[in-house]
Amino acid sequence: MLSTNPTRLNPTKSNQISTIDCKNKWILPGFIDCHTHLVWGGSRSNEFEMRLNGATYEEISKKGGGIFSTVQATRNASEDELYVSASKRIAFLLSQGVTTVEIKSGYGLDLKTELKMLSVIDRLNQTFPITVHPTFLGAHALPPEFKSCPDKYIDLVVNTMLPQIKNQGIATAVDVFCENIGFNLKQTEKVFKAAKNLGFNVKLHAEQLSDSNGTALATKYGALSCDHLEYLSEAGVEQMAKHDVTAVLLPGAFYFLKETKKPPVALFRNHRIPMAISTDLNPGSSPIHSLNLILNMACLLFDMTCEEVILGVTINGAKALGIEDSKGSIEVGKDADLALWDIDAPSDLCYLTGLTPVKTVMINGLIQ
Ligand code: DI6
Ligand code: FE
Repeated sequence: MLSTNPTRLNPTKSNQISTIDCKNKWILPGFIDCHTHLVWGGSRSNEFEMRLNGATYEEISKKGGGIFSTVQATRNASEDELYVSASKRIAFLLSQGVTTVEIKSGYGLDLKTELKMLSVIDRLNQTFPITVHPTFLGAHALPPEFKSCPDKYIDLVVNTMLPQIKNQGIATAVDVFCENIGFNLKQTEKVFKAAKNLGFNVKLHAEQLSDSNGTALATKYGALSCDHLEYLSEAGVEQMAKHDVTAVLLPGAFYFLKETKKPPVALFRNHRIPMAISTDLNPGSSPIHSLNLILNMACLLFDMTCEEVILGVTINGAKALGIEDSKGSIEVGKDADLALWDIDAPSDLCYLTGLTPVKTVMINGLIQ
C-alpha cells in the first residue's frame, strides 16, 4: 500500500542520502493515463445487463440511457459525493503507478454541472499527488432539453461555457465527441474555433463508431490528439501524420462495446504516428480501472508490442497531453515521476495480468 505522506529523497542532517533498494527491480517513468472520464455520478450496471440481453450501446443511448443516464445522476449528485467516488478511482490508478491523469468533464451538459465537475477535478488535483489535466467536454452529448435545437446547445457551449471556464482557469483542453450519436463536423468546428481563440488545446473523440471525418478537422485545428479511431481511414491517418497528431487508442472501450473493427495500428506504425494507450475510464464504454489489463488488451486486441504499449502510457501519453517536455521519460531536466516495479522485464507489465507489483511511486521527487 502506498503511504499518504510523501517524503523527499533529500540529504539528511548528517548528510546521509536516503536510499531505496532497487536491486532486481525496474524503474520506469510514472504512467500517464491520458484519457479518462473518471468523475461521474450513479451507475450503469443495469445497461450492462441490457447489453448482455442483446441491446447495443447506440440503441441504449437513443432511448435516453447511456451518457444521458450518467448526466442525470451527475446533475443530482453533490460536489462532495462526486469527489468521494472519484477519489477511489484516482487512488486506485495511483496504486498502479499512474502519476499523471487526464480527466474530462462532460456528464453535466449544463453550465452549473460542468463547473461542478471541473471543480471536483480541481479538488482531486489539489488533494492527490497525481498531476491532473482537466479537459472540458461540454460537447459530449446533446442534453435532452436541447433535443429539438442542437445548434442552440453548441451556442451555449461556445458563448457561455467556454468563456466562463477560461475565466476560472479550470480546464486546459477542450474535447468534443464527433459522432452520429454526438456532434457533427460543423458543430465540432464551431467549438474548436472558439476554444482555439481562447487559447485552449483541443482534442477529439474521433471515428469511434463510424468514419465521420472528424480526424481531418481536428488536425486542421492543431489537435494534440485524436482518440479511439477504430473507423479511421488511411486518408485520415495521413492527415494525422502531416500534422503530428498523437493517436490515443482505447482498447477498454473496444473490448467493452464488443467492437470488431480495430484501429489501423499498422498504418500508424508506417506513418510513425505516436500511439498512446489509455483506460478511457468511464461508466458506459470502459468501466475498467485496471491499467495493467488495458496494457494486456492493447497487445492482444490491437496487436501492439509490449514496447509500443509501454511507450503508449509514458512518452506518447505525455505527447497526447502536450507535456512531453516535462514528463513521460526518465531524463535530466524532466519531473522525477517514477515507479519502481518488482518485475523481471517490462513486458511483465503487459503479460502478468492482474498483478500490480509496484514497490514505490515517486511524483515530482516525492515518494508516495
Ligand atoms: N466515447 C466513449 O467511449 C465515452 N464517451 C465518448 O464520447 C463513453 C461515455 C459513456 O458512455 O458514459
Ligand atoms: Fe472517452
